[in-house]
Amino acid sequence: MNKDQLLEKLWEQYVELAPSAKKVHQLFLDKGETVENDHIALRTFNDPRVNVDKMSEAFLACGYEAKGEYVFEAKKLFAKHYEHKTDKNAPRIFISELRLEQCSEYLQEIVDSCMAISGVDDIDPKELAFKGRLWGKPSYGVYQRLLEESEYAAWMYVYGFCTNHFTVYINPLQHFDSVEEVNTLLKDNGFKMNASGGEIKGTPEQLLEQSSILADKLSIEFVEGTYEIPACYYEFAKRYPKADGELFSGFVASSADKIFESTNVTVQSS
Ligand code: OOG
Ligand code: NI
Repeated sequence: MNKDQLLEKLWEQYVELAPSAKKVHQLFLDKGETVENDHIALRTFNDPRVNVDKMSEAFLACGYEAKGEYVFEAKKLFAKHYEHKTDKNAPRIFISELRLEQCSEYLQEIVDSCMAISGVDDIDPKELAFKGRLWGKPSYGVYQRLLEESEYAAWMYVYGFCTNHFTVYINPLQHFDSVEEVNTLLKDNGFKMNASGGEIKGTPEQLLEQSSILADKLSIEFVEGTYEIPACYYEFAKRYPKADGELFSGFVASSADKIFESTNVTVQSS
């Protein structure tokens, strides 16, 4: 699979988990825009069989290289971002992992049992992002208990290995100059914004401004019955030039910390 095929396949899978993203994407097309992606983001556990390095293999194989590293102490997360070596318009890839050894014994046991039945040893790591939940029907009781400790863990338990979000790159848009203008379009069309830490995360001084809509809720079949669970969301990003004139290409941890909350069960919205 080349890079474009990989990204296209990830997009096809992602819009099933984020129907709003497809609608917003179409909204931009209707306005005459061509939509470029600033980055796409994936989540995983730091189990060596599925960690960030394993998840990155699909991208390394089609021309990406590792760039920045980020730590989120309170959420017990670590992340790396990747950029394409030659295609400067290719989206960045942001992959995060939950640091299991920092989590409760209960959480570690649940993840261990999921991993044990995942059949991951027989999966090519390059295929992992397409596999989704590899541990059968989830338990709502377990989900709720994980939620108390880590929204991220609870989300992984339900959705497994997939793309968490794509991100519209605002800079090349013809009719929108700011995150604020994009947010207005989204709200005017009935989409709910993640307002945790403010609707716009980051500042021009930090060289990156971001916003996101709340994750779509999907009906998930649990052992105990069907419940609506936040799935995937769409993000919007505007980049600013550094002192050398080049656009800032990294991520801002304090902003990312709030962007993660777009999949929270309860999150401030606007
Ligand atoms: C990733 C959240 C961080 C960004 O652009 O800062 C992020 C996630 O929700 O998995 O995507
Ligand atoms: Ni993002």
